[in-house]
Amino acid sequence: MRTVRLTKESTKDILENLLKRSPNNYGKFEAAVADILANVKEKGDEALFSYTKEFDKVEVTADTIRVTEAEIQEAYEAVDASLLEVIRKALVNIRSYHEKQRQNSWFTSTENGTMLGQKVTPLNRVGVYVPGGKAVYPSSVLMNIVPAKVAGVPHIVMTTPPGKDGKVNPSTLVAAKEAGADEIYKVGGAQAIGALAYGTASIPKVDKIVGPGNIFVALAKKAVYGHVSIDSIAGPSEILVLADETANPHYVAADLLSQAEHDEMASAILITTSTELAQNVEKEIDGYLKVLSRREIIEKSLENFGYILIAEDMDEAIDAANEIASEHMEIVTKNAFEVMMKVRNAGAIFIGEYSSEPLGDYFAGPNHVLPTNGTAKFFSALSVDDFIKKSSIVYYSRSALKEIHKDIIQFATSEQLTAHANSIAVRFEDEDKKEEP
Ligand code: HSO
Ligand code: ZN
Repeated sequence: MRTVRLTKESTKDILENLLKRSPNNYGKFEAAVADILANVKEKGDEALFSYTKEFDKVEVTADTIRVTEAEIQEAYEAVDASLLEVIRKALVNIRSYHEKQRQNSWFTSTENGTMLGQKVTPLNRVGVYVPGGKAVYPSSVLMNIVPAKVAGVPHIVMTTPPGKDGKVNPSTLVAAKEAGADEIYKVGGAQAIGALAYGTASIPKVDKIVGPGNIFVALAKKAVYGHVSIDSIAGPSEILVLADETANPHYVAADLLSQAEHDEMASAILITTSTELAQNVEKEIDGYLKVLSRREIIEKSLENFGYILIAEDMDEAIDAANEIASEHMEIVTKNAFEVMMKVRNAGAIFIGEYSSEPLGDYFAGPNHVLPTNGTAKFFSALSVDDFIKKSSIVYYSRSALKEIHKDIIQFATSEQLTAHANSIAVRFEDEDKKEEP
């Protein structure tokens, strides 16, 4: 963790350093991923089975690739009943938050006989990728499935790599079932993305693929983009705490560490107007490090991407925070709601000392799939919007079209598109001829 006096220069250096974490910098695996995708496209299931054997060391067949009801039941028995209760409580909050995002179709009409509108339709089939291995997060399963479900997506297909025992992690399965996954398949990596994008005999082709994954999964998603839709490519987690002298250093330190523990590439930044707070947070971090189980990961991420930045005043602090555009921002200052109104760029904003970031990771209701790596300047949290599309609706009566038909003919003629002009003109040929002098 470095303590740095905030200046335009230091902000620039920090931004440059943070961008080293961008998934755009992993081009070297592109060829391997392209190879896997081409193979899945050509050979379908056969390629899936052989990659699963090679990478996951598990034999799957057409009969075993899909998770059965019996396997799901077994997972329910393996998961702690009180954890299941918590998952259900979180689901209620996540669902009700996302229900507020639902958009309705709309139509407007005019007296001269026109009707215009926008018809909202959910995507038909969505693929949710869930990583296996060390990052098994049932909370992310909920966050990816619920908005699709609330949007009204009728077919939600999930894929996740099997463990060495050929089984899927039970808490992943339980979360998927609770959130409403319709079909679950035991396949991971770039090959799973290929299967969802192109379809195989066992796995149906989807319209959009969402969900985090390792670099192979991220590159595969990028490669199939356009053929299907994808969510944004998630980078390592980030937290930025904006605090003044009123903040509790004990809490601020704990919150910074909560994201640093995700990954060695995670980033934790404190921007403060108080040098005293800065010193106290640093001391608190040293204290916590002695007792936290993921100490090694935290130490690496703080060393590489951890900062304490001292600002002259709150406006300067906010400017820097807007430049960094963190995935998560906590505001622990006087007049925190006023500060929030000045924040332009952050994936999710947590206000006040009792809104610590993990509240949002698990429970409050907003989505925890958020823009990282400065992309909060132009991207938003995963939401119901990601799972709908809109068709425009146009209706003109004869008299409404007659009123403006000459304008369109003129416009089309100016583009030398005479067939366009004709498509309008044919409808009024007789009257227009009569009108001619
Ligand atoms: N903070 C992570 C999500 C997560 N945290 C899952 C705990 N579990 C996304 O930025
Ligand atoms: Zn987290």
